Amino acid sequence: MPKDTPRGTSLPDSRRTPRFAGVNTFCRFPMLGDGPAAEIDPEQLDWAIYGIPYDGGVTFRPGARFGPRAVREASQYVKPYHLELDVDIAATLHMADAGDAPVRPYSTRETLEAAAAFARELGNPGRTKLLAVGGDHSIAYANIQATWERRGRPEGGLPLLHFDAHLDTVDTVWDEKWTHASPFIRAIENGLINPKRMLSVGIRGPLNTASDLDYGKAHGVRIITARQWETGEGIERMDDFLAELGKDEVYLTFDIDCVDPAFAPGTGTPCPGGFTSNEALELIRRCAGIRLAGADLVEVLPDRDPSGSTALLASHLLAEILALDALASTSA
Ligand SMILES: [Mn+2]
Repeated sequence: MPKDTPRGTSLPDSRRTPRFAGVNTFCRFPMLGDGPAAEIDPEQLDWAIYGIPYDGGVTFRPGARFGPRAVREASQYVKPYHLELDVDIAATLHMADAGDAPVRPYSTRETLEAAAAFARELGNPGRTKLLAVGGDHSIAYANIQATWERRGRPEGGLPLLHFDAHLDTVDTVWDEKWTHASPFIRAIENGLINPKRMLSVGIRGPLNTASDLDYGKAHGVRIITARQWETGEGIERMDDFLAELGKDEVYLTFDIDCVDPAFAPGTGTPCPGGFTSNEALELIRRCAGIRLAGADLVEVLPDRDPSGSTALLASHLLAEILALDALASTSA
């Protein structure tokens, strides 16, 4: 591969190659690796987008293992130029679909190890950032671990921006420490995430007990509930958090269940209320100016998504997340 590849990813021209033809990749990005569509220089890659088709960590309805396929399919209509941020992600970033991480369907722990080992090697470890598509939220741990290692093992852990209906800091469920209710308590315990630089946005009840809030309170995790967002008191606190980040890289994790099931029914632990599709897009746009270390988007469950609206929203959220990085790289 030539070292002087022009900046950005070249997408198939949709005026020549229809969006509904060919093999699905995330947002029609080229495939990383040895396949017939491989045309990307791994050394130049800015983002590797890959699936982790695993849902053995769920505490309620399974099916998110089919999420990566559904999001790939829905993402064929994602276009690269961002109207509001005035940035073209394909012209700015080298991006590729890196396929799916290996999974061990009967073991969350083994899946996380296998997925992290896969992610650790993708593209150019010193340059390429990782965007994982789940899968249930347990998979975030693997992508966070690989990201933390590849971004130079920042001491004290990465800051975390977390969009979710749920806290995901439960210690154990059914005596199991590795579930989709626990990725952030494990990431904090293992020094991958700094709880004092963690914000969870979109939290809503009911909870199992009031003590579900204790871990976050004791460790300095900030939360903005869906209700606080609705009344407007959350906006200033989110802006404060973003301003505090300064130039430090932050990991972004987006659980699609932070969106109201009226807009995103295809998820395994739905909670009434929450963001509209438009608010979800605006939440990401509000983060313009931050520097990303990596990201994930999780909990899309196609079997409960009869119109495909959940996967469609998820696919556009991927582009919104990448647009943040495109913006940061053009203003660097
Ligand atoms: Mn979650």
